[in-house]
Amino acid sequence: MSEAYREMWRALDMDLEKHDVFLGGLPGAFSEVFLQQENRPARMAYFDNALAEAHGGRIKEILDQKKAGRPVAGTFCVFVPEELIFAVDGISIGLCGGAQFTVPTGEQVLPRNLCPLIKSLMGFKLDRICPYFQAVDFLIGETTCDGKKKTWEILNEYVPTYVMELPQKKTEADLTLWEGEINRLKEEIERRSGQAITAEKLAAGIKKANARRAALARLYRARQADPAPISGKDALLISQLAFFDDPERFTAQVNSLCDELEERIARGEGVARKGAPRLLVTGTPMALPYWKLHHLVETAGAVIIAEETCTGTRYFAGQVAEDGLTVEEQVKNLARRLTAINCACFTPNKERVEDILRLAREAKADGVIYFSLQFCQPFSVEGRLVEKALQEAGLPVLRLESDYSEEDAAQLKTRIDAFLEMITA
Ligand code: BJ8
Repeated sequence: MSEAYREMWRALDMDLEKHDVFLGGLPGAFSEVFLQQENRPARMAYFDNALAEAHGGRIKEILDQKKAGRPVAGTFCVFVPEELIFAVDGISIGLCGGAQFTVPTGEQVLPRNLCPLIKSLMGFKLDRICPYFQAVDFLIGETTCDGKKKTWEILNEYVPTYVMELPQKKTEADLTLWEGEINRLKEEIERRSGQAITAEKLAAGIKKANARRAALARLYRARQADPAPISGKDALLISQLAFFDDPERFTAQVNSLCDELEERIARGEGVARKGAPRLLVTGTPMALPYWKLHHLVETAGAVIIAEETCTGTRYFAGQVAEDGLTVEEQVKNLARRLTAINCACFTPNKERVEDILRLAREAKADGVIYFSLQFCQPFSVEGRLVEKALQEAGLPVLRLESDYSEEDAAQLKTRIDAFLEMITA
């Protein structure tokens, strides 16, 4: 794709040399992780192509839409109500970083002992190798973990970064605060887009986001079958692409894939053998192109059947009620999503433990992997409570911490193999 798009990347002020090196490594990794899987659903072809065109066709599409007046916003958290961006016919892109390639550059302005997701996203901006970062009009950050909320101050030197104050508790007072924050974001988006957000436009935005969440929930349900009709790796790739693709087209493609998966279930056809160890993964999000854990687990013979992460169930948790008739009512409905997403940034967060137990039951998990990115304090600290609850429920649990490098792959593999041996014994 490179040659056809070089002009476009140059116009976006990208570092073409570095970008070549970055893209150069991806096809090999993608082929090894995804294309060599056996018996993949045929309709994964759309998502394979979406990834292949992530820096090409999709960017061209966004730039054409931007020229036609559509605003482009970058986000970093599933709490940011994309419905408001959709309401002004805007484009919303999730920009969390999942690549080791950009971590060293991120470390030039951020402490080394910070989570790789943050260092990677910062590196993508500083390295100028992410066309999405180059194309956005503004960013919407949020006060979740300390690392993220202080990073927005630095990022703001490069791209205008608006910050939402996300409460850290879920009381009525917190819901009121969040409602106010959503109203303030609404004003910001209206100011930037030059459009008023009416009840009609916001209703359409809510519908669009709800439809995408419903399609991902349907995919999650299909994964509960034994044998699993789709691998965890493919499901993860789909979740990661949800942050970049056109939402309506993406939703239609996920539903079409689900049709195929439901037919496979009816025929008893799967990607792994019936009875293969089934694992639930819970913890920090896995931003594109982070596939390490899933690849290690599934090449070891297990299948990942759900992720309680923000690139998993937390992404589609909490449908927004569509019964709001005024903008005020709709904003209240948007604010209520706060109670449905159980990020470790909240205290207390016992609903997350309940969610994990419920998901493990629903998906008939044989075990759980609790995964934290290195230096992620909220998820690392919360791991102890989750581990204890899982043990009390009689569910085997393996706690893993890692970064984006491949250095610990052999060590992780040994621990995963031993865990699977224990489960199957
Ligand atoms: S709702 S998980 S998307 S904040 S991994 S940057 S927490 S140090 S990403 Fe998240 Fe919203 Fe929560 Fe989800 Fe910090 Fe941890 Fe890094 Fe994290």
